[in-house]
Amino acid sequence: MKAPIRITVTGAAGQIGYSLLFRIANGDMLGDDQPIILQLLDLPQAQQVLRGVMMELEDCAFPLLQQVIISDDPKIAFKDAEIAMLVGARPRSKGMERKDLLEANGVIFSVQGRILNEVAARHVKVLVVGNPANTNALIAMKNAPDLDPRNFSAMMRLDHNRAIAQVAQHLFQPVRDVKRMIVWGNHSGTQYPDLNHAQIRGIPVRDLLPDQNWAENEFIPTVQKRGTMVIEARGLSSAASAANAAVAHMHDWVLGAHHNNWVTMSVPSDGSYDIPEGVIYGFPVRCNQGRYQIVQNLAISELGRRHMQDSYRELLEEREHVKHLL
Ligand code: NAX
Repeated sequence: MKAPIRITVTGAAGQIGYSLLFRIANGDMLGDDQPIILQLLDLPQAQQVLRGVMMELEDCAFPLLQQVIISDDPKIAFKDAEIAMLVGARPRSKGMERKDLLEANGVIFSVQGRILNEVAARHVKVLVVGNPANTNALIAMKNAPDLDPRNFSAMMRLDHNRAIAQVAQHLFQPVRDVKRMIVWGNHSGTQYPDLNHAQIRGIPVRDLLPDQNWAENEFIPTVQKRGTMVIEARGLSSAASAANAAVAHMHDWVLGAHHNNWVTMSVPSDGSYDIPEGVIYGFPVRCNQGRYQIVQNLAISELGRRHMQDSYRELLEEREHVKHLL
């Protein structure tokens, strides 16, 4: 039997947490031969709910789940973590400006970055889900100077999955056959869902589209606005689909994405595709043996380049608001 892996989940008493924890404990993320210890963090006022979640986890009698630790102290929750899923964040309240949200969450993620730097395993892999996810990930990364920046990422996998599902439905094709999807940029309305490289059983999706305007007129806005549509319908933001995406993101990063396919991860920019260093940006990546590589040399259309630069500029604006935390 392998040694257990310590997985920290923040915001564990929240709605995404309630879907995520049971999937992780069931082995969906790291495989059915990997024992795990869950280290759950939430605010002091959420500890009672967290105790209830812990009881339910125990009551599932998951064979892989060796221990559950709950705490409101990040130093306890992040201790020796090898995987850290930063879900907890301050929600946007009524009348709150975007920059106030950036500031409130920036403070949370700078503290958590510092504590990860202090107490987590040196090879910890970090996924930020809490919004604004890309900028929060940048803040955490900058506050953890002793950790490898490449071990910090933000979640674009939900956007990636939404894009795949839209194409599969539109063309009446199985989801599993849609490969090489990309969502560039920020996890926000400026993201650029790009089907120009996508294939279905080796055939370019572009060649299968009956109407070439569908991508610009329907596909891109639908994927960009999907989160808002879920909120309008459910009265709550995406939770099970977000948890599913978080599981898939970490699964592929640790264990490798399917052969000959790529996935979207927001990772530190390195100049690829004219996105200079200094932001956390959605790129197509290949994952292998716990490492990712940005897929290179893809042809980008003029329109695509404009979308990509718009999203980059938005990330620069976000960074400007939190520069005192970096
Ligand atoms: P909930 O409000 O249900 O849960 C958030 C939890 O975080 C609460 O239990 C709260 O007490 C806790 N929390 C707040 N500050 C904390 C801190 N400093 N330390 C530890 N815990 C803290 O939100 P939920 O629906 O679970 O969403 C969580 C975050 O995910 C939100 O920021 C949301 O916007 C974001 N999302 C990101 C997505 C993505 O694709 N990147 C998609 C889904 C989701 O919208």
